Amino acid sequence: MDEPVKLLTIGGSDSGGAAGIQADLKTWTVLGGYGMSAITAVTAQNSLTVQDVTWMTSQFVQSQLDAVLSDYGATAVKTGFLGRAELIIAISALLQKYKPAHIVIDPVLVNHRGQSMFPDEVRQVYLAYLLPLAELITPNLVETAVLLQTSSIDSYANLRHSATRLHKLGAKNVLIKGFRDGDDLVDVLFDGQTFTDFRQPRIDTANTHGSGDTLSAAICAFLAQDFPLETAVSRAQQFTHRAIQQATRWQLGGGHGPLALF
Ligand code: PXL
Repeated sequence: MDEPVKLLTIGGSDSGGAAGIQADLKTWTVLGGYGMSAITAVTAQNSLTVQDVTWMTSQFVQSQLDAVLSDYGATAVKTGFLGRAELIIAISALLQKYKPAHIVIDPVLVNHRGQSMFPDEVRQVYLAYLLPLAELITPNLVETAVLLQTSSIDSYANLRHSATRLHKLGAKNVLIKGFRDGDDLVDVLFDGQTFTDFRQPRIDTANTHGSGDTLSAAICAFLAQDFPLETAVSRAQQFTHRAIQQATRWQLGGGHGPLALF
């Protein structure tokens, strides 16, 4: 058997198994990668709500990162639920120490109702410490507005302008997700010069819990497998779309259910 690519997720645990590191690790297993995790927080959560959160100390997050990166190493790293300034600063230092070939930043900043979850300090350290390290940042529309402190993104022109601003702030590539265009959802990639649209028909389902995590984890896996960025995004979008499609009839919990990662 060929050796798998080595992938590391830095993010939160979702006890419900839909989002966070659980979504990342399932995605990577399906895509043939070897998944590792450094946990920033443990959430008590189900399809309806996040009931409780316990944060790891930055010392302990550093220990996890040092343990895996000093031995296994990772070709690609994805960050998700960070949410504490001191954690972000510690993670940034270790990414600079170990220099993985690919860094994908999924800036988990809002809950599924679109409300900002963290204090403004977190936004500031994201911009100062993580964006400059990112090969790719993958905010949705609301996260983009939070990062840039703008009102909601209501036009395609506004989205493009926001992508250029995030690029200027240091992210090499920017993928803004989830623009609604008629019956389609469009994700827009900006590489500093060119905009590329990735379009899929919108699926009418409540089972999308963890879809953002799955998309960014899949991009991370395809980058580690040496696909060019555009191909990685396109394949990841198709993978995520199929995972949503396959779960449309599921009723695993009473609320927003997971994707079918098979
Ligand atoms: O889907 C974003 C996300 C990431 N990480 C954790 C989460 C969520 C959303 O529920 O709980 C731990």
